[in-house]
Amino acid sequence: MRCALIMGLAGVLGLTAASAADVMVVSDATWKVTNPAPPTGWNSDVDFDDSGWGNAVENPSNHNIWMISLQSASGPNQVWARKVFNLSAPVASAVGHFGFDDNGQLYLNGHLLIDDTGGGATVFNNFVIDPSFFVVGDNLIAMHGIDTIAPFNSLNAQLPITLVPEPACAWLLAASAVGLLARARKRG
Ligand SMILES: [Ca+2]
Ligand SMILES: [Ca+2]
Repeated sequence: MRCALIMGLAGVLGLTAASAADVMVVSDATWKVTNPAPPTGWNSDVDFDDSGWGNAVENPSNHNIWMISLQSASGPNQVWARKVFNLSAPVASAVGHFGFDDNGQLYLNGHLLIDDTGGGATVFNNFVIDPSFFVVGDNLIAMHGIDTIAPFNSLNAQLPITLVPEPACAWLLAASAVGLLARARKRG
C-alpha cells in the first residue's frame, strides 16, 4: 500500500518509468504457421508441439504475415499462426494493433480476444488487453486467419507490453520523489 502511494506520488511528479514498451510482440517470420487446421491446444498451450510447422512469410515493412505467400493466389486461404514470448514480470498494461485480411480469431493464452467475421480486411487499433490474461514466464499469442477476398491475405499483430516495475525500481522512484519534494519545500 505504501509502495503504491509512493508510486502514485512519483507518477504525479512525472517520474514514471520510460513510457516505451518493455516488451514488443510483433508478427514476423519467427511466428510458426500451419495448414490444415491443427489439433486442440494450438492456441492455448505454450508447450504445444509446433515443430512440424513452417515459419511465416513476412512483409518487413508492415509486419503482415501468412503462410507461403501474402498473395491469395499463392498461399492457402486459411492459416493458423502462433508465437511464444516470455515476460519477466506481471503486466501493467497492453494495448495492441491487430489486423486480419480478411477474418479470423486472436487468442492470448487461450483467451479469445477477437473474433472477426465481418466482410473484408479489418484492423483493430488501440485494442486494450486485460493484464490478468498474461502470466509471468511463457505466454502464447495465436491467430487464425481466413482469406475471403483476393488478391491479398495477411495477419498482423503489434503488441507493446508494459510491465509492472520491479520493487527495486519502485524504491528508486520513491527516493527521487522524496528528493524532489525536499527541494520543492526548500524553494517554497
Ligand atoms: Ca474482416
Ligand atoms: Ca484478402
